[in-house]
Amino acid sequence: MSKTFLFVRAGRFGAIFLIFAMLVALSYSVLNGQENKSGPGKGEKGKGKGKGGGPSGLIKPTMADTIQANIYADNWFMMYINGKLTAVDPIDFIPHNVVSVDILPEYPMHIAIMAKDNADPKTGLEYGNHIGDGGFILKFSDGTVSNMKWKAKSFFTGPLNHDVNNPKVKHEPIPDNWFEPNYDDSKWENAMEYTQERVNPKEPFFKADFKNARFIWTNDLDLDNTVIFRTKIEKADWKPRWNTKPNLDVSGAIPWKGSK
Ligand SMILES: [Ca+2]
Ligand SMILES: [Ca+2]
Repeated sequence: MSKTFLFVRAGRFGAIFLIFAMLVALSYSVLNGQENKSGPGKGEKGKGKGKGGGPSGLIKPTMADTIQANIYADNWFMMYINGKLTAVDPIDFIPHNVVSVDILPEYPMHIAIMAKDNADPKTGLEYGNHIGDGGFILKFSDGTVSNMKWKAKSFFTGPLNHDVNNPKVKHEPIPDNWFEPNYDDSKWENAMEYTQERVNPKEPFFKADFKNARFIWTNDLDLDNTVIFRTKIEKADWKPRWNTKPNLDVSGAIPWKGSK
């Protein structure tokens, strides 16, 4: 065989081999592509169906399961529901604002609120020598309203005896677990109701729904400056419509000490 023949034969075999290799590669990639296309689909279907191929049974809460909370505090509040920090008044002092938030309710619902009048911790005064007054009102769209059935206790009172010239105050340590559902408030007094005229709420109050709710505080609207309110809302036959539970850890939102 001449060198030329060998070269041509080698070239022909090479070309045939190359075409064969390309066909193999092409058919592999087509098959692989089909696999890729069908793969995730099958996977998703599998996830959705769960064991046994039936419905997963997961029921998630929707906005229709939520209620709206309207809260107005003179001057500030933080609210725990069932031991969880749920709302904090974003404005410490003034202007007086309404806080409206969506809540996913679960009953029995334990509500615990710390409310503060604007008062210097050392004197109980504001604006130098002025004695300010407090006030708190709440309404949820499930019908929950603040009233004299709530418990209330003061942890900071002053200036004692209205003495603005030589102001003295009384602080009582706030228990670490004041917001927990199982905290024992059985010895606390009931809240006292105040008229709208007495508390004199500012404009935002009138734009929100507080119908049937009452302004509450302790029995001293002027001198009691840090007040904790607690109540328990029961709905006898209530069961959650949903069966999903949170997996996330929100414990970073819990600490309250030093926040005010
Ligand atoms: Ca005060
Ligand atoms: Ca005030």
